[in-house]
Amino acid sequence: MNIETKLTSFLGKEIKDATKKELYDALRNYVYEQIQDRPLTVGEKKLYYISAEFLTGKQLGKNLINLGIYEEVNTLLDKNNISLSEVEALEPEPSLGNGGLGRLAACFLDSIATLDMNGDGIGLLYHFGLFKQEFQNNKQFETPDAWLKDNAAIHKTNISFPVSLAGETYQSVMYDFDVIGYKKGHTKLHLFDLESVDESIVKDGIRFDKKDIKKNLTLFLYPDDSDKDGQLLRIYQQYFMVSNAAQLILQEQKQLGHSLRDLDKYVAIQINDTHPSMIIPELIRLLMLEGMTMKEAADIITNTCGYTNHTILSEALEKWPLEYLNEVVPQLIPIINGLDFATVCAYHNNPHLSIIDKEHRVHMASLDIHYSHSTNGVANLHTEILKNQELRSFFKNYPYRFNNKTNGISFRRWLMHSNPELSSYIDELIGETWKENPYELERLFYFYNDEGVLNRLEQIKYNNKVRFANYIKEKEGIEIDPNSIICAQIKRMHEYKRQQMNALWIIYEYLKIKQGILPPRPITIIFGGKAAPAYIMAKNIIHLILTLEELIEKDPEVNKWLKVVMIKNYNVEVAEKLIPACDISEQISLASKEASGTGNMKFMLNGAVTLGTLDGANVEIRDLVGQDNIYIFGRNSQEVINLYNTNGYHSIDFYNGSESIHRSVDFITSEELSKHGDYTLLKELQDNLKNKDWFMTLLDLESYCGVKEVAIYDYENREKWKRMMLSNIARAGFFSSDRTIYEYNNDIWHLK
Ligand code: 26V
Repeated sequence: MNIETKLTSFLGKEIKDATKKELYDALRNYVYEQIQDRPLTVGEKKLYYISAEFLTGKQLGKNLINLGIYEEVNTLLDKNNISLSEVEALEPEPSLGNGGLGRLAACFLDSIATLDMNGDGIGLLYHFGLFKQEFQNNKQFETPDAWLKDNAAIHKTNISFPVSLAGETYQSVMYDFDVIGYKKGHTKLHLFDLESVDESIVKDGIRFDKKDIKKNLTLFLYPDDSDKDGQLLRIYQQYFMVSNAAQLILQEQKQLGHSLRDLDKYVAIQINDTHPSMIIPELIRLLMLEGMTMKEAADIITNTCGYTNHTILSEALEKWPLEYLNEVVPQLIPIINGLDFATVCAYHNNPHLSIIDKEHRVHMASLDIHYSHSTNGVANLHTEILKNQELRSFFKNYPYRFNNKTNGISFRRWLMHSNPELSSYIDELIGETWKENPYELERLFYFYNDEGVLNRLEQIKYNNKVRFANYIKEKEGIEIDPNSIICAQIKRMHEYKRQQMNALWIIYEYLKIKQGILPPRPITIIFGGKAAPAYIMAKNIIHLILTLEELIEKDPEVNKWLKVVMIKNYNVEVAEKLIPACDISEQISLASKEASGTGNMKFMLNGAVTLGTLDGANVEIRDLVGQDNIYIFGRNSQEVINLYNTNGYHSIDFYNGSESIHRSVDFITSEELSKHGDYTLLKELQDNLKNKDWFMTLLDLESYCGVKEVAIYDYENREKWKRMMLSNIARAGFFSSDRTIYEYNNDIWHLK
């Protein structure tokens, strides 16, 4: 039956007479049927990708693309004067992730399915996910995100396991989320939940009783852990996730008739950061219940598991007090103690290698490295820093276990879906093979001197700016000039990512405009990102940006030339609209601190030019496009590491030593700005910049302002800029997550 007939029968009326919501439901049902017709991928060995986050984004559009019917449906609706993207917009976006780590997991599932690999995801079904961000008085407020209401992407199964938490047994429920690949492949994301969770206990923003585990266990992703009850709740969540995962894995293996002694032959488990690390002692415990010794079980689990590290920030490297673990998961304590004892004996009490430290805290990453056969970083530079600095002692012991897997992104979502005009123009120029072999994008270089092609690329960028301007006008009532240069910094708010440095550039530019020194054309600076509810300094940075936004908006002298927009509740949907419209991609973290970044790759693929430090995957972007197609500034990672090691950075010296830095920092508490904001918060931020500045904002500020100015002037050299756009797109093939997953499989999982 063709799509039109099928949709009409779902609707019970003509397409032209249906509302958008009715069409959304009909399309979703249609897609669901098509997905069920596609067999699940099978194979001798199976991967389980365990992660606290899966930031999947909306499904309808992506599924239509992967089923190969997006164009057909688009044309059909178009014929009836209905816009498919407006129908897609009705789908609530799953709020199951926080940032790069969760979005990476979603791209990976897409690639695993597309490469027809036998691999499932396992995580938790958070009812309110990460909070929803709102702004009031130029400050962030958090409210629950009720994304799950009427969400039809998630299907309840009859699979359920008992999980013992603090001595009580809780019965889980497993929900499934279908993941289909491009043209082929079908796998599942399994999300565990508890029936007794009660959304009504959330009051006053996102507050709830942290002790009421029966009712709160899966309410939120990363509930506030600034007190003991919050930390215990994180442990409850993590164990609930891995206990279910372990039981599911062993049950599936038993059903297949495999001996658990052969687990490593049939199963690969990837531990995404340390949130799922308790899967190691849990599986060892379960194998011991099956009659194995601890040594036997530990050897099997070591050969089964791989661990991915996503950060070197110490606050994110989890260390749980043994006493807390003993409260929640007493059944794991003998195993953890046993594993620690074994490493203490084997490594002569070397404190760098111990699992439990002198303060009786369990280092989850240490557990992972000792008891898995692979530890990987997520970009070359990050892996080198792990090997030579952060995890040096481990690397000396297990050199062969360390490897790099540079992150990647799904081109289905981040080009085909987000930028349909560019995507089909590329098809026109070089055919469609790039969709399965992304390195084919290099063939765009044939057109390096083709004026017609370069102009068309410029036109597509402009069209995407108009599209974005319309979107943001409708969503937030904000006007953006599509003829301005659009610079974007979209990512979680964190001091190491240095949104505050961008804000200081805004002040610097504002003061120049006030003096009559104008930029060659108007500039729009767009921010998007949430701050962790308890992270005061990140919230202060949001406050500074929103206050600057208001000041500039209300100043007719400046607002013709400069516009600042902090987008509310930044998520995958916003990213998909903004990235194709961006000219300058701001990747300005302090060198050595951003493990990889994946936004940087999305911008590049969509023809934005990077303005960044030599951090994370920016280094690999530079190597691919060459010095002439990227704007690099600031100290490199070795210089930064040396400064930390020698205590050699004092921000006050930079403040005192430069007139322009001094002026910009002082402006934060000026009367002009304070009129629009909260003096106390601005002062706190200013003091931090002058006296602490742990992530060295002032160190790179002058270099940043200088190079940003070069980029802004280069933009006027349109011939040069268009070629830079083309070079960035053409060299982005390496960053396909299909390449990344291919490498994980070849080096770690060995599925086939
Ligand atoms: C840590 C914490 C710590 C405290 C509160 C909540 C919270 C939530 C998540 C995490 C883990 C952060 C790890 C992470 O997201 N890393 C990012 O991973 C990306 C994918 O590999 C990578 O591109 C980014 O550079 C890296 O920051």
